[in-house]
Amino acid sequence: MDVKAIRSLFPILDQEVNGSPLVYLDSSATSQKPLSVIKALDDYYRLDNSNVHRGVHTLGTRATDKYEGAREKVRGFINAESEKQIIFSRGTTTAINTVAYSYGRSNLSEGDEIVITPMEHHSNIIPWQQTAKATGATLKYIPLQDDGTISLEDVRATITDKTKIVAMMHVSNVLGTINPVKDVASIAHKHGAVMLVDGAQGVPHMRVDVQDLDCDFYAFSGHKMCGPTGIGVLYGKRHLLEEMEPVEFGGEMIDFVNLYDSTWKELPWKFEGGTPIIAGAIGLGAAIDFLTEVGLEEIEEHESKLVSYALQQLRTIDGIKIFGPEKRAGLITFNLDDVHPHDTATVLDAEGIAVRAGHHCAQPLMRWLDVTATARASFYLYNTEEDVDRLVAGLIKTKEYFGDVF
Ligand code: 7TS
Repeated sequence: MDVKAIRSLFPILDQEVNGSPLVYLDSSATSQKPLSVIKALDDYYRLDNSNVHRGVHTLGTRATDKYEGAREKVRGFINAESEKQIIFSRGTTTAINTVAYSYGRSNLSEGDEIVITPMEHHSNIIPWQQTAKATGATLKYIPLQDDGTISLEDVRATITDKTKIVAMMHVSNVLGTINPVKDVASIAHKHGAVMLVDGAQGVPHMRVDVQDLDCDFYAFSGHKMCGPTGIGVLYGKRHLLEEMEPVEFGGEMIDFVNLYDSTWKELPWKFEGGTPIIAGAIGLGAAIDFLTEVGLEEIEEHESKLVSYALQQLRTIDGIKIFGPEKRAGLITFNLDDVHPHDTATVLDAEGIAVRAGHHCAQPLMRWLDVTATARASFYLYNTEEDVDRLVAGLIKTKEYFGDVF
């Protein structure tokens, strides 16, 4: 992979921040966008902008073809059987809420169990808390091992015949843990439960094949995979999506509307009420073309080498505490001595280095780690060993700075 050539396709990276060349290490929050995605959005608004699925005029047909073409690209990217199983949503959060609300409230009742883990992002905790409260179901947690992984033994011990839904992140946005979601789906199915995978940190960084995983639902966001904000995807097995009720009602999703009742369009449109996220979907399609051209395997390998190098370099810093397992995705969460992570991020920002500090929308996990917040450096295809070296130098400066103060 020619990272230099890749970097030249991301105009935002070519700038100085606070007098130093930008080092962007916050791709787990949102990735940067290549020129081809920016151009796809620009072309759409300059040349094709129109509403979809209604007009017979030429712009309307072009916009519809591009929007539905993007759906086909998503289908191919995650190897779903049919584009009818690809529902465009606002992001991972909306996709998970759709399942928790629609599937959860129709299929759960008192005595049933929902199984998740304490490492989940708030987006994969709160929807299930709400569904549990509304239906009388019980929320259960698979415990974490000391290194921030889960064991299949614990999975088997937690999922029972009462379990109706298992929801789990593919990759942790804090620990970098890669969860064995295929094995967990298989255990869930043995008990008649369905399995939802929160793929927000999965799809952007590794080849995902939903048929191979055999998960029932898979949710992800376009903005973490070089696409625009405001677009995401819910994949679902067809028989489940067919039986689910829509959660948003109005234009676009209807077949016939009578005074007192109405009927819905077929999949996937029954879940896409209102004018859809046309530009966002087209931008996501361009992002998928870009990632496919670079190659997911190449991206995964690049990140894997980079994270190993970063772990090795960061460990040379005295007083650094790194969270998460050795085998991990391309991100490192850490704390530096007694320096508050917000202070660390502020000093790094003064050096032009962007990292995230805070609870990373994972408060239960922060409590499990026994910290209030952490700093996080997350990598993507455009990051380099020089970025890691700048991070290490910035952290040494942070230590020196706070060492002088206290
Ligand atoms: N699930 C995981 C695992 C995530 O990392 C995120 C966002 C979400 C769900 C929610 O995605 P959204 O696009 O619907 O907001 N994670 C992060 C993060 O780690 N830092 O900022 C956002």
